[in-house]
Amino acid sequence: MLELFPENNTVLSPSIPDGKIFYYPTFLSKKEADLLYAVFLETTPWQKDNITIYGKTYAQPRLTSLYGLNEKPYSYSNISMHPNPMTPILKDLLSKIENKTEHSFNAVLLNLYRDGKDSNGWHADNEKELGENPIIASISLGQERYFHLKHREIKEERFKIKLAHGSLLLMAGALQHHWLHQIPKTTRPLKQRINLTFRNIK
Ligand SMILES: O=C(O)CCC(=O)C(=O)O
Ligand SMILES: [Mn+2]
Repeated sequence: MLELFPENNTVLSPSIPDGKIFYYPTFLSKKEADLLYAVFLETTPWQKDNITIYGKTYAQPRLTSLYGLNEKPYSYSNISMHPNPMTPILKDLLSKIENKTEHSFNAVLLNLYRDGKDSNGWHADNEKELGENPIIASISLGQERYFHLKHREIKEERFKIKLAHGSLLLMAGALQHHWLHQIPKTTRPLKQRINLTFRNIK
């Protein structure tokens, strides 16, 4: 599979059909990223949820937690999550992202991938309450993991990006209509990774 940004040193928007993706590998300094990783790892009320897909219930292969600026619940894969109030440290990160992206967000979903067996299966962030063309800002902390993208209709359009500690990935345009994304499992011995996806829930 073709790797986008293999050197992990480019701020670019590759031209992919039917959607937009931007990657800022050094959005956070190493010092900021180290601090946020330690704080989120220790202070987040990590939840282990069951999800229901096509009528079957599974334990989600990672831990999650939702924070919001308001109390609107957020539902996906038959889970309804109630947000914790956003902490000052999350609000700081939110405004840093809003300054960079010139978009606003009101909720953030945290994922903790404990090792290579934890994953996030093929999906699109296309819940109704995210609106027509959702803009999702994704921060990665800790262990680098591959993020895979595949076009729903054009089989040859598949990419992967290694998401660096402290990086920002922005998904926009019609991406969630035409592409699926995943964090695949791997048998390599991996350390923990935290991902935060900032979203705007209408
Ligand atoms: O962990 C990641 O980088 C992606 C997370 C994701 O796609 C999601 O939470 O919807
Ligand atoms: Mn997603």
